[in-house]
Amino acid sequence: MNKINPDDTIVAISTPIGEGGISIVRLSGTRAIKIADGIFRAKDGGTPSRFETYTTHYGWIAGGPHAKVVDEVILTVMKAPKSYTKEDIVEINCHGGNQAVKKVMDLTLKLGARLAEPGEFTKRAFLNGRIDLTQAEAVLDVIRAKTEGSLKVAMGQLEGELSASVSEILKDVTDITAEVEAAIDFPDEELEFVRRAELLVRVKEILAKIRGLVESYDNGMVFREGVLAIICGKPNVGKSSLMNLLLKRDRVIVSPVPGTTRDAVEETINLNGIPVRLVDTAGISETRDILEKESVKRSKKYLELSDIAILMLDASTPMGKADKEIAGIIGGKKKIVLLNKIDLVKKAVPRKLKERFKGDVVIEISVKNKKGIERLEKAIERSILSGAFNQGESAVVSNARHKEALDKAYGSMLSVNKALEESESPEITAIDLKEAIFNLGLVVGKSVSDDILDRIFSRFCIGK
Ligand SMILES: Nc1nc2c(ncn2[C@@H]2O[C@H](COP(=O)(O)OP(=O)(O)OP(=O)(O)O)[C@@H](O)[C@H]2O)c(=O)[nH]1
Ligand SMILES: [Mg+2]
Repeated sequence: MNKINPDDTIVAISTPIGEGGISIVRLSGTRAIKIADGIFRAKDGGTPSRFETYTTHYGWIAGGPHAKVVDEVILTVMKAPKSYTKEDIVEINCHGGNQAVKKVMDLTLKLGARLAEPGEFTKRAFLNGRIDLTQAEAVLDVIRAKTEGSLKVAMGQLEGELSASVSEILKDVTDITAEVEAAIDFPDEELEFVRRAELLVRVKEILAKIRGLVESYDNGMVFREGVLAIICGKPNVGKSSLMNLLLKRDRVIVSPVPGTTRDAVEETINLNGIPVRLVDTAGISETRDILEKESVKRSKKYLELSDIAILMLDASTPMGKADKEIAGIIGGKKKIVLLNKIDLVKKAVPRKLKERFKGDVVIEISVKNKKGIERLEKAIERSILSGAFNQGESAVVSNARHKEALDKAYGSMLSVNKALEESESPEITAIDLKEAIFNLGLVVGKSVSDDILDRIFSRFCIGK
């Protein structure tokens, strides 16, 4: 299925299902324009096969010259090879809703179009060589981006920053392989000392480049997928109040009665471009009834999954058994300790309390008076992003598939490095080089199997 039959013309509704201003039916393939000829009546009397590429025309869709009009539309023709898929594309802007657009699509099916599979338009763009696999995958990331930061990382990838970096490395490795293979083919010219030293320098440069990409992953992934931050603490310390404050709306119920929150509530906030999935949990205490037991179990479950734990304490009361128990559950995970209700405290917070959480960020806040919230937001951001990270200045790896392939390529290049240092035979060096080429090829989609392609594109929406 990963070979394109040029006569196989695909069609899909590319806009979300439901009511809206317009809905778009998109066709791609050699028959796209012919099919449009069969169903479109232009106001100006022209036919799609005569339209200039990238022109838009007003008219009506009908099943034939005497058939009833199905919808009033705007039709755009984009001719191969300058289109999204590099094939002829026709886009029909119908009235929004379900019925008209469905009828328009049915007519194209009658004239020989086939329903597109998820992501098939983008897959064709890849198979036809307009974009590489990292760019195809970036299309999905752009669609799913939740914050400006995620969008920036995805757009960089879509524009080919990652492709360019990986392709450059791939070219370097390929050049080296050619030289090493020459030494196999002409054994008289065994890799002599000087050439070996020169190759080693280049291999080390490649290793540094791959490492740079791999190291960008932790931050890249954060922008792409966001992080999970859990607010936990004993009942009544102000967890839900904090959740509402960070969300800037009254999402969860707040009350002076301990045990108000029963279920974990999750919402995404945008922290300087980083999507943070924030979870308010039920207060953890010595369990009283069955329901509480269940909700406490959920809180614990969330804590296990979380990337970062926000442990909230009540600064106006001494630290108790429950607080200690929760700190124990969090264990060695990254945590931020909040001393809330600082407005109720006349004296400074006892040093002992702060010492207990040595090594953690401890912040005094008052949700009531909105004190310390900026410091908290900064602390979350700092604990998520590692090191100096200049997002958008160079290629960023944000996808686990890419990271895995780059890790493997790095391993192979380490072996190449070793083989050269230990004056191994060129044959052995060449095997590792080929392995590196294979894995770098996986990233950009050169050596990727049909299975992997199917898996990648099946995550797309239909019509993209
Ligand atoms: N004085 C003061 N009161 C606060 C502060 N933050 C929250 N509260 C109050 O503390 C009480 C409990 O707040 P919640 O946000 O419901 O506490 P919770 O931790 O979600 O409680 P459970 O859901 O029962 O676990 C409410 O009456 C809040 O108004 C604060 O900074 N100062
Ligand atoms: Mg609550």
